[in-house]
Amino acid sequence: MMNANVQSKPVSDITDLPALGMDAGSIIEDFRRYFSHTLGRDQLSQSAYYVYTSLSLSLRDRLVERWKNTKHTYSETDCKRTFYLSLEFLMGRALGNAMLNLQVDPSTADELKKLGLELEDIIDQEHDAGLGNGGLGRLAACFLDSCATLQLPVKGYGLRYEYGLFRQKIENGFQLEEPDHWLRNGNPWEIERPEFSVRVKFCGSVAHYTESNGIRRANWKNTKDVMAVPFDVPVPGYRNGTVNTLRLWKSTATEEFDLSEFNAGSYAEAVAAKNAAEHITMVLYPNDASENGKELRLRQQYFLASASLQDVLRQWIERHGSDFNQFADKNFFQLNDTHPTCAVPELMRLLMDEHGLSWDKAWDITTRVVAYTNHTLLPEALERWSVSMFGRLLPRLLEIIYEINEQFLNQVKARWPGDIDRIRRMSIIEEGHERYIRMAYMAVVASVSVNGVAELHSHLLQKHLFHDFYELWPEKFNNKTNGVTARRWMVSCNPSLSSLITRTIGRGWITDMGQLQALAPYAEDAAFRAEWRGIKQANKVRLAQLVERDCGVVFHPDALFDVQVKRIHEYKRQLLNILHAIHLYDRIKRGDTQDWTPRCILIGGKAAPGYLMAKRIIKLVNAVGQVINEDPACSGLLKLVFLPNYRVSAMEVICAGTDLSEQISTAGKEASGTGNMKFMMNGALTIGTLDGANIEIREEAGAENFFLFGLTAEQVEDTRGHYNPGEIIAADEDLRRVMSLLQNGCFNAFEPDIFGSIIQSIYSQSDPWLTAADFRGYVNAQQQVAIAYRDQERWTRMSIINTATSGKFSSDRTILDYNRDIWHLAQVVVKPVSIL
Ligand code: 26Q
Repeated sequence: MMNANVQSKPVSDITDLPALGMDAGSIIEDFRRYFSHTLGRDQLSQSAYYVYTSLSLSLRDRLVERWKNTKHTYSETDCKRTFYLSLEFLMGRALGNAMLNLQVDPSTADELKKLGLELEDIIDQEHDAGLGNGGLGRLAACFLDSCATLQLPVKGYGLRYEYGLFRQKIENGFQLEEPDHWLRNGNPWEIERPEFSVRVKFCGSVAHYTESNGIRRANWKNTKDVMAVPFDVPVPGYRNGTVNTLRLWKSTATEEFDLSEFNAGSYAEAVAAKNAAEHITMVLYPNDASENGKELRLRQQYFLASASLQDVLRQWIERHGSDFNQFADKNFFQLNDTHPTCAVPELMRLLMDEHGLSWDKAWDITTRVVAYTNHTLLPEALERWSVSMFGRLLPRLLEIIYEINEQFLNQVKARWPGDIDRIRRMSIIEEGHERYIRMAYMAVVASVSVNGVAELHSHLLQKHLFHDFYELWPEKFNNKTNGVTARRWMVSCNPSLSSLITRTIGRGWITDMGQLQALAPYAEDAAFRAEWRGIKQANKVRLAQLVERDCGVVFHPDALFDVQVKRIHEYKRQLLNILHAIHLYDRIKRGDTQDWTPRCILIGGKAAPGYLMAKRIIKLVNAVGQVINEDPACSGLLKLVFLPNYRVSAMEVICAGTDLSEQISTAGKEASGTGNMKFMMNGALTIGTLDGANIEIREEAGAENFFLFGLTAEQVEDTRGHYNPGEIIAADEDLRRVMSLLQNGCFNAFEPDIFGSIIQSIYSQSDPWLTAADFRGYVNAQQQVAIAYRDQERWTRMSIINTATSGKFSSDRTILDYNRDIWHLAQVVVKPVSIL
């Protein structure tokens, strides 16, 4: 452990420095010093990455000033704080965001130009911080942005994976995964804080003893410990002097490895053990729904929970000593899905075993400071850990979980005497041949609040997954519809649209998106529409360049840009999109092209490496795309591409250049969706089912500005048991023709049978995603889209209304809702750097 030699005699504060200049000159001067002296480079042109690093360091210095102020202010005011615990933070790039939020002088770009450097190119050097799979991880990143902007004292806790989500390559139409070693060239945005390392225990056994005062105590001993070293990442608010913290833990071996074990003769074994410790934060699990039960994943989850809680408790004790009476008034933990739920028994353990509190006192605190957000209803995504594995890895936690369960089940028995089946259903421990811990149930039992992420989703949680719990504790359950940050998803990724909006209605919308409503009247202003259309056109050119670079296919910007980007999953129904593309291809081949609307379809997203059906869907997109794009008959009418390696920085280009947003999941399956919101605010129209936040998007935009189709969630449920896709296909000539093209090998002439499993799934009476059932409605809605797009004035009106009504989907609104109903934090204003 680093034991800093703390200066004991009072000296002048060595960090008391004059404020750094925010003018272009000062920033460029520092940039050049970093490049030349700190990094020791000389030829600008040959080291684009060092240019990026130097500019980042120059800006980081400016962030650090505000960061320190923020920390001091939080500490001085002793404010209540929330800790957002998440296994994923999908931050994307930081440089552009830092420049925007710091309000860097726009002439900085001109100064760089004088040095022969393009700011855009520098920004493009940055590797995405891809420490997340998809929606859940990106939501955490948007939330941090909103908390800093709203001046709420919220700190993110996560893991510093050496490898983020894999890089996706496409070879012969198939997905290949490559490791994402994002830290290889260093990361200028993190600051290591070894002085705050903590020790995390694994394995070993528990001894119980009675103290002289008669109190029972537990001693978790003979453990294999791992060190958690924090790396802090600054999270700047929008031009407000607040810089919050994202603290990411890296696992390393303890010093014992270096000393005792190495010298005990078992050198090789000791090195191996050291490796095992470092494995914990090596890689992000690339699944966005399932793959349960992997021991390393449980190690990651406990590692995050334990390190973060120890960190919070250390800071508490530094200030308040071991008096925990006010702890629950000053601290709050939001669990991002069940992944960090080990925090529940771990907080109990730390309070009892390390700090001497009684069970009752510890439970009282725990149940006042924890809340749980659910992000999915899919049964395969519900986390369960086998009791035997859990007990081997975390024996003390297992004891605590059993005790929590026993006390909880006593409550259930008191409320419903004799209802044995209910006990079995609600138990945190699932009994059977093998026993399992149901993490979601533990989260519900301990939480003061349980929320879903869109109205429909929260409703379905109460009706199905947590119905028994809802009967017991209706007051715990609530909805918090997701949102996304307008700073990244409008201002920074769509500067021309943003400046048109600001010129028209002022700049207040950037931190108060409700003000976008003031745009609505301009939908009737022809000159404004022309400007709006011109900007969309330019953004489409930019997207077309990305497509040409990464897919080798030319998109004509006059065509309708029809986009579906998200993780590949059967419930999201990329397959339905492909069936429609095949149907359009079929129409072209039949010569049914009167009043045709040229269309460019883009599909992108990663498949979990073990999810074979999802990978086969990617292959199908590529196969169908190849046939369409190479057929001269389709020229000028239809294109279809699969965009490889979809990620945050790609979405920044995509959402600005999209006309039509595909949100076509089977109703009741997509908890919320957040891509749908990014598209909407950038003026895309949605074609979608009544699922997740689509319902609320349609409510806000108005039914006339949304292309709706498909079964409702209720109808989906009612269809179970009597679904007959064979009949539907036989009765629908268009679908029959599409299926024939698929079955006749039209898209896999040289690879027979590769799409057999996909074809089968469409024909299956137990197809959970009801693809055939929604085909007709989808094709009809797409026809309405094509008609609407041909009337560009009408389309533009609808586009403007979508942006104007997207205010609800700001993550600022979401966070204000969390804070009002759950966290109850006071806003903390941080003094600007210049007047300190
Ligand atoms: C579970 C066990 C083992 C390994 C990994 C996982 C795992 C990892 C990530 C399970 C689920 C996830 C991510 C889920 C997710 O991203 N859900 C999405 O959350 C968004 C934000 O709330 C919603 O908008 C989406 O609808 C939802 O699918």
